[in-house]
Amino acid sequence: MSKCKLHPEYLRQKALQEALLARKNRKSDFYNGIYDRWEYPVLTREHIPLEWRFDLDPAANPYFMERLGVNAVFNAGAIELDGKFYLVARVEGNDRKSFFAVAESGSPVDGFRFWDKPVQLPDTCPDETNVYDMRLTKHEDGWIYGVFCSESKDKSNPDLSAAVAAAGIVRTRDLKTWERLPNLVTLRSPQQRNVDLLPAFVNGKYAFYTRPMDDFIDTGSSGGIGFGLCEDITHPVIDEEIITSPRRYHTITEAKNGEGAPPIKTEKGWLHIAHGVRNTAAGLRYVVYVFVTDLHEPWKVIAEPSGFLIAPRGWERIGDVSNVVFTNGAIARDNGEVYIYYAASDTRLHVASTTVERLLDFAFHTPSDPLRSCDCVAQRCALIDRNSAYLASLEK
Ligand code: M1P
Repeated sequence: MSKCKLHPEYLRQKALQEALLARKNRKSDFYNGIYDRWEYPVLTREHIPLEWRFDLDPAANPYFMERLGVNAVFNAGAIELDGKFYLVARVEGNDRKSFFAVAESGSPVDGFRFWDKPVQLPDTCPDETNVYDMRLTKHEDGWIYGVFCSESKDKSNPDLSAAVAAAGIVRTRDLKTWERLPNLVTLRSPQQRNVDLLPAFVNGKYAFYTRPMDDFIDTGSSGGIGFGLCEDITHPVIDEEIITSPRRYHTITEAKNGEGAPPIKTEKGWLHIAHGVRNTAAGLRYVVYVFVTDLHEPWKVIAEPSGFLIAPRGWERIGDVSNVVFTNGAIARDNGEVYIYYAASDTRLHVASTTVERLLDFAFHTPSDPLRSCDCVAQRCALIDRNSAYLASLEK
């Protein structure tokens, strides 16, 4: 390849991108004892290959203009396969359409490089306008499933913005060849988003965490994160959903909540890393929270520590949809390490690292939300009293 046939700006941008991709990540100064936040995002729009954005032929693109810009790279499904780390990111073009793209690294915290091309999903839904937020589940049936939001225009509603959200399902063995299955049908809920597939069968059936919604944005009468069983994943129908992690007044889940990364199996139960939303004068605020469900009856919550696990901080607060942290992917390694990939403000993807042991300690030993200020003060005073007694005991 003759370098002089390439635009000088291409060579400059390529060198800048290589430096970005080679940059080592490091733990930030943030401390809470529960997880570490890493300083640099693992994926941003700047990670997108130049070949996806620019026409490299100077005859066709003398100004070396971005022809197909990328606006944001965020909410990613995550999986470890044969010691390599993969993120199936939501990539949003300047045209507001999202698609999926696989990025790979030998490290869970840096060095992610996109494969040569984005994922080309089988085009089986002619009305589907947008796809996003894929959750990856390594299921005990041997497949890797991707469950994502499939969005279409609501043709029954004259409002131009009216849309319908459904759970799309694909499966793969290698993240390269994807088989599209029919969208999930939930007989009692008109819309679905933030749907996760549990990695294990429950009573011989596929088990989904759902998020029943009356409307595209508002969950309406929905009580929170649901759970339902489906007999046949190739014709996925759930007739009954029961609410697992309910929304509650004046908590981090008051406006809505939704399942995040597929649940992690631990000796104490299924560990869920979900999101909760509340409304503020500045708009919706999204945080990430934790709960644990019973191993054998995974619709039953057995621990739900009060408050959030991750809330937007510093520059995480700023982006296209500000004041949002959102996760749909985490990797739990055989050695107990957990990497939580969380997006900031629908703009870029960050990572936090912890262990199953720490998350379980957090889940089971953080007091639950007493739901009233007065009781919260009592809870805090009890902690202060215990500490005073402990400190006094050291002086004896
Ligand atoms: O903009 C914040 C998030 O909004 C949606 O989440 P939910 O369905 O809970 O409102 C999703 O579209 C998500 O992609 C987005 O990050």
